Amino acid sequence: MGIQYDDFLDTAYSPAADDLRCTFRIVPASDMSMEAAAARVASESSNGTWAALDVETDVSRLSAVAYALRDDGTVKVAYPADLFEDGNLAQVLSCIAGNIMGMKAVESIRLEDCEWPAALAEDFPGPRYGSAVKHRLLDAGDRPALATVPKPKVGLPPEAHAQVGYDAWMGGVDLLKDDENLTDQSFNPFEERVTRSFDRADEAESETGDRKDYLVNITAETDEMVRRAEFVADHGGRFVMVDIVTAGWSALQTVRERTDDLDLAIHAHRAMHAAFDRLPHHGVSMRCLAQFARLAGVDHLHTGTAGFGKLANEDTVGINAWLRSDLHGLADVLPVASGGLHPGIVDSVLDETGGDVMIQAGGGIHGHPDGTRAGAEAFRAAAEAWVEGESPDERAEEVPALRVALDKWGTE
Ligand code: CAP
Ligand code: MG
Repeated sequence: MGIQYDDFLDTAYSPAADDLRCTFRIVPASDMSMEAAAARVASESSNGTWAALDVETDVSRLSAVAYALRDDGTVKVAYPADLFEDGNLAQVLSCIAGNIMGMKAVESIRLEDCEWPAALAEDFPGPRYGSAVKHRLLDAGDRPALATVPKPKVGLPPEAHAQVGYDAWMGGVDLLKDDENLTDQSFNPFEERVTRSFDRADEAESETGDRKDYLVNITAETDEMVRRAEFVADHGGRFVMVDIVTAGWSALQTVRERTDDLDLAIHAHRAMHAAFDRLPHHGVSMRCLAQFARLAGVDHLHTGTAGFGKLANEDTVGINAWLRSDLHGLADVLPVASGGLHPGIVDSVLDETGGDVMIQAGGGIHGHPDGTRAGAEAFRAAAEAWVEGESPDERAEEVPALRVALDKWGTE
């Protein structure tokens, strides 16, 4: 039986219910038609290769099929569910976002979107808490959960780090968060930081009566991440942060599985995502990275700031909607808006994202002229004003710290 490129293209194809359907944006190589390039993508990502094959067994039921070629340069590929190993995200990605990213048959190729069938999605755990984390582990109620990351990013010793946390908790944030490049360095050892920070969180909790917690960055080699997660749980923490792209999907899956008994929520930071998703014609979209993260089981995920702030981001609103959409019974994910936020633009971001999110500020809290506690008060006041339908300027009449922040950073 022969297998050749033409076998992987069927423009009239109607996918089976159990097929994984992926949408690719393809620019074919200069000597190649869209049809020929699409067929090669389906072939190389399932069971074909560059040479026509004669095989004795009929393997065609495992072949992917390219269909729905559109004038906008997108094409869909349907993958039969049996191509995939149960619950093995790395294996799935090696198929749908593997060799094809480097094929000479395409000038560029971007994985834009996936539609996950129940047969595949149900093999993954999904989030343990999802957006319910705001009520189950925090006292955020109907307002956005509020988090802060100490600045400078690195350099503070544990005691100073814990003091920043205390000031921010007292000013009104729910969560302290480690920055992505702070793990276990000599100037700020992990265990001392965690111990001191939770001591100060206990103080802030008893003084405010609100639950205060800490998104502890456990990112490291996988066994070490699990050990650090256990340390966090032993010290009363309910959250761990994993930098999911740099640590890797399989490491994330291990953390999800091994932290289940610890009742921990996973906060997903996404450093390095832009290496995949920043180019409009090549790579893997943030929408797809978010899908992988939800399947693997993160509870919160950074999805950008809908155009505000300091970082480029794609389609925050659409990604957030996907994170909340039905996925065969898997829990949803709480989106996190972060990156250059300050009290003056909190209302604009929340107008775009809605209030069922986490918002986070580093410089926009600690850069406040009157310090971290005033910065946190201003941030909290801006978020509460939005929930209550009041403008930042109106709320600033009652909250001097907010007035100072608005005067310093403006409202754009
Ligand atoms: C924010 C931040 C976050 C980014 C990540 C930073 O600090 O701590 O890591 O928000 O980006 O280091 O840049 P600032 P994203 O509030 O001082 O900007 O959420 O887009 O993944
Ligand atoms: Mg950071």
